[in-house]
Amino acid sequence: MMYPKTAAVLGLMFLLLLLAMLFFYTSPPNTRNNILFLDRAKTETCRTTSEGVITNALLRLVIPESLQVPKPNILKGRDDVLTVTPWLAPIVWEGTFNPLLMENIYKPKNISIAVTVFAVGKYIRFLKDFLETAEKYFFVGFRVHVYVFTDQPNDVPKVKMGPDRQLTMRSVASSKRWQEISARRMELIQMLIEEKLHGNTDYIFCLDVDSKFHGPWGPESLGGLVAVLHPGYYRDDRSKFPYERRSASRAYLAPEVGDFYYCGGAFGGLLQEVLRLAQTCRQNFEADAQEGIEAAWQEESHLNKYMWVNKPTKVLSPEYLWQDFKAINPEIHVIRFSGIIKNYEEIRPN
Ligand code: UD2
Repeated sequence: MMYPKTAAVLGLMFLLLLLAMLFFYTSPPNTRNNILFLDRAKTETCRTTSEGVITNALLRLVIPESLQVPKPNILKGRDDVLTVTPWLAPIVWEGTFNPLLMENIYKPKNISIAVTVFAVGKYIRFLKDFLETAEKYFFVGFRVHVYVFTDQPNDVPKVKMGPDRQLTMRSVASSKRWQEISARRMELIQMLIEEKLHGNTDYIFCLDVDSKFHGPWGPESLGGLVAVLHPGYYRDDRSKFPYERRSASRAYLAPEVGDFYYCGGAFGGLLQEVLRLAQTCRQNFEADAQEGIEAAWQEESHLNKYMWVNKPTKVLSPEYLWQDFKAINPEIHVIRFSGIIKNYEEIRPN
């Protein structure tokens, strides 16, 4: 027989247990993620957790104590361009960062970077230069895994890759419409992240193939959600941006909104952030398609809508995606990546 006092204590304990369980299962997902975050942080790994929470090791900006770099001058810097957005995200231009410092912060983290590039139909001819110049300039000395999506796996050029760098091919169907090839990238990026990269990759960049690297592109470009200013519109007023202007589309942006016009040809960030972007753009693109509407610049329009609402945490200047046919403006001190001149009529399937 149980004493009434013991029964009361046991009853109280049971009630407390019930309350704790109720709190755990009814609390918002973020609170639960934080609990996981604290657990994972103890292991000091450098990955994002499966829930997309960044571990402390990725966030800390640690340098070797003896590293010698010039002192930053608080009164002097780039004064010809905007270097920070109104929501306090850095805008990366040559002269706004110290490459040696960035290397020393990010190399010890042993981060892994995935790159997606699509070479479908005649665009396969651009792949060799893209890959060869990436070897020379893109995250040299880091762990880089390039994923080539193509309908011609046998024609993917063999390019000698540095240590810790590798290439994987993924087969995709060809299409009779270039718009479809370009827009389907969001769906395929989403699938790649979910099926292959989840849990083993930190950052991802999604790049156009008809482009070449001409200068260093490194850890200064890393961020949660990274967008690149489109070289064709960065000096323009928002009224000139080629946003989707039909309110029937989910990519619609009204004339009185918009920060910048961003490229569809280069974007990236932490894996979970890019997954969210790709999922959203894909869903909106497909929902539009069901209603018979295709945004003015396909996935680029949806990306611009996404970035208006979900502000990028880092913005890359047009140094990170220039266009070979454009005269170089004085504020462009280095070209890191640039679209080659192509004959659209000849190269596209439609
Ligand atoms: C812009 C964007 C592009 C995309 C497009 C709108 C830049 C520099 N470019 O470029 O990213 O947002 O507008 O749809 O921001 N592709 C093939 N085979 C094809 C057609 C396209 O593989 O037959 C792939 C390829 O990786 C190419 C990309 O899709 O780089 C974009 O196509 P594009 O270069 O023809 O698009 P473009 O120049 O209009």
